[in-house]
Amino acid sequence: MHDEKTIITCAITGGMTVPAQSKHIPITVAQIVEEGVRAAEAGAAVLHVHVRDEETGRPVADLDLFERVLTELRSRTDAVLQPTTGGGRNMTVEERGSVLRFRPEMATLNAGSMNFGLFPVARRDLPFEDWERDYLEGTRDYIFKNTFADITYLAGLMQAAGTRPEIEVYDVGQLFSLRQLVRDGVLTPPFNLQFVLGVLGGIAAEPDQLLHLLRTAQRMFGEDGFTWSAAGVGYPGEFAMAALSLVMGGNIRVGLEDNLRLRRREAATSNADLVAKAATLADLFDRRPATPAEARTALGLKGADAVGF
Ligand code: KMH
Ligand code: ZN
Repeated sequence: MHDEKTIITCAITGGMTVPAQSKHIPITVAQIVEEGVRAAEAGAAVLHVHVRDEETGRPVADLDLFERVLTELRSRTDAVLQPTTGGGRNMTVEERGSVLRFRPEMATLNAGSMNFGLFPVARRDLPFEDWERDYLEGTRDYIFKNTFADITYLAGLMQAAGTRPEIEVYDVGQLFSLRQLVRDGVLTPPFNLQFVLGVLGGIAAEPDQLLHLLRTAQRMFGEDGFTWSAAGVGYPGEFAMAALSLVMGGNIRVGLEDNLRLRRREAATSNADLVAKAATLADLFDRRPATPAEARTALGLKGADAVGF
């Protein structure tokens, strides 16, 4: 029987959506912080953080914004704060990695390059600003770049910062890339995997795909070689993957970064709504949200006092 605790990560705002898609997407520092605090109160032990231009809502890698969000969140919650190194479109790997100067406990590390298709969203009848339509349409000819050199570079920054990577895995082939990075000493098990399913260009958010990812990782790294979590993108993918992960003993990620709907025909009005639904789902499977302290132990983190913000 697996551990009753499940680590709920809340992905607060992300870099995949544009504000026209939902008025509930947090944009300003104050909104991102408030949403994070409420998500932690609802049961999230880890907060995954992106930042956006406060005027336009465009995803950015602005260090001042990151510093304000991380500093204010730290003063209001003991949840683990996990900034992205994935960023958003058109950010260089140096820009993406610059957030590590804050020496967070954890940060994302994306395990491979891929197409990252957001363009179908541009077909929706929404009041897009010009930049929003360009941002979405431009993903027809966009590669989310994470070469072996990029991964090695970012992993080196994390090593120096005492930051544990959460390795984002979007397709099963990326697990074979990880195996090479382990052989080369770039990454060392046990590590933390986040299976991300449902990105157009990555593996689909379907049960057999999650099982394939998990079984492949287990064969490759051993059951004790990694902790794992599942993040489904879109609806119903987010909660389908959460449900299967809960049954399989995994951790889960929910949040407006990945999914804007609470139910088939009901928009999510906050991250806390999504976290509360995840916590209810956990309870149905005899699981409960891990506390931040339990998450730090399970994920091998250095503690909030060792961060640089
Ligand atoms: N946007 C998610 C699909 C990252 O920020 O580094 C993946 C993600 C990765 O959150
Ligand atoms: Zn992200």
